[in-house]
Amino acid sequence: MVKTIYVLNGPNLNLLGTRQPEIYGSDTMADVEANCRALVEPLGFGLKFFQSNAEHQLIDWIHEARNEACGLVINPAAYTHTSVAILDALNTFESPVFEVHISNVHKRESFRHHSYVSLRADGVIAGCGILGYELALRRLVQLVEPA
Ligand code: CA2
Repeated sequence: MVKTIYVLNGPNLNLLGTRQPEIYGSDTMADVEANCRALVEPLGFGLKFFQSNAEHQLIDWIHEARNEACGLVINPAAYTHTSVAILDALNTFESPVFEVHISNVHKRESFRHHSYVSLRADGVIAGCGILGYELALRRLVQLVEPA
């Protein structure tokens, strides 16, 4: 049976590539999805890639992942810094979780320095641009399919 990885993206990331390229670069969410797919599919994994501006939708996908996914990569965007509800949902997910931020949140405003999601994440990648998604997936694959 094909193992599936969920990649979840939070609010405003649908605008990736259209605004603030100095912070987030010029690639779009479609580019991120294509890169993720190109990495994991040849390794025999399935990929479900989602973006939502709604907190409840992200939580519903995390719940779905509990039964469907062997691991999860999440860029919770601004909910990183505010959402106990997303942390609670992630705490019900038993496989590896990686948190990705395109920008280096620690070089930015102090309110971006705290992450609720990091209390659950097995790894955190920030400031590597959209390459961070692939770095997270590489580590996830290594954990799910030990050599
Ligand atoms: O660096 C990241 O990936 C963030 O998760 C992005 C969030 C921000 O609130 C976090 O602190 C760090 C913001 C996502 C907004 O994405 C946009 C992308 C392009 C244009 C406008 C918004």
